[in-house]
Amino acid sequence: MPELVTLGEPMVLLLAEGSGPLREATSFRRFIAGAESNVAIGVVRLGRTAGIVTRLGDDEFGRAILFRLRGEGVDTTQVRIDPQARTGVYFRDARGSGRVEVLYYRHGSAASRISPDDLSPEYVTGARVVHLTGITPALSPSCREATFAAAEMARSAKVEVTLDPNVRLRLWPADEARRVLRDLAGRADVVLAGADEAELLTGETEPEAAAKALAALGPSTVVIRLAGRGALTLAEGQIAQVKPSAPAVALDPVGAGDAFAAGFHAARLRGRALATATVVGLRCAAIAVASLGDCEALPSWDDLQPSGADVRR
Ligand code: KDG
Repeated sequence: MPELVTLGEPMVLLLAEGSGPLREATSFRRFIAGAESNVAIGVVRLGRTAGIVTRLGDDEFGRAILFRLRGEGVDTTQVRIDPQARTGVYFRDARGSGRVEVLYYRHGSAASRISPDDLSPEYVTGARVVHLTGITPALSPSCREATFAAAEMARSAKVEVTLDPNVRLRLWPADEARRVLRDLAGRADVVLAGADEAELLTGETEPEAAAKALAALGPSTVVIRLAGRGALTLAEGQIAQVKPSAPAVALDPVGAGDAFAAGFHAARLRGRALATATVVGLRCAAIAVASLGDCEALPSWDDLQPSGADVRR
């Protein structure tokens, strides 16, 4: 069984070439994206094992994703081909920084039909970490049920549950996102959130107060990414600051949180402490944003250069 199991929707990404607004884009490059598959790919590249529970359409984009996941070494035994629906697609521009325009074509997609029936108890409880995101419960009622069912299955077997809120306000209203994700955070052991997401979930504008408010929901560990200023960790009541990784040119900031999560998990699966895992996560995020696409630049363990702490030993 893979060490990390995740649940969500991989998609084909059509990334606009050039730097203008999406409405003016006339040519696109095709990538594979999706927060959860990004994390699974990242963990495998870093030398650990990961698998994804999902559904893909019986179409060429579904095959592109399946072959890519297999090629990366992600466990695809729990990927179901659903002939009733298509693989999700999304478009976005590539402006490098600032607001990124996203256009989803995923309503009614194969992955939006994921349900608790897609979860094998042996698979979920055989993992060391179950990584959930706030995207999957936003996709459909059955996806939401499956997300909560995965959290409960893992918890009942004392498998660590991690939540990255990954708030996507194009998928659901802020009030609903807040309510559902607070509930999910209460069922997680670890929450890995961006500062803006932590604020949305707690109403606290200061990361330290937001971390405490998130921990009050239940998780024993909270990590807040501070967008270029490192991260803040909270565990056993202790707050710590982790310095940012060496600055990188942010060519494509989308996927930074997934790269962080992949590095964090891979380091923890190697037995690293919270502070080192956070350094590794920040390093992976800095590397990932320097290339176009969500997961193309995700590093191997050997690619990680010492940055403040020697993360490789
Ligand atoms: O974290 C990166 C994701 O946002 C991207 O890959 C697409 O999964 C995606 C989503 O739902 O926005």
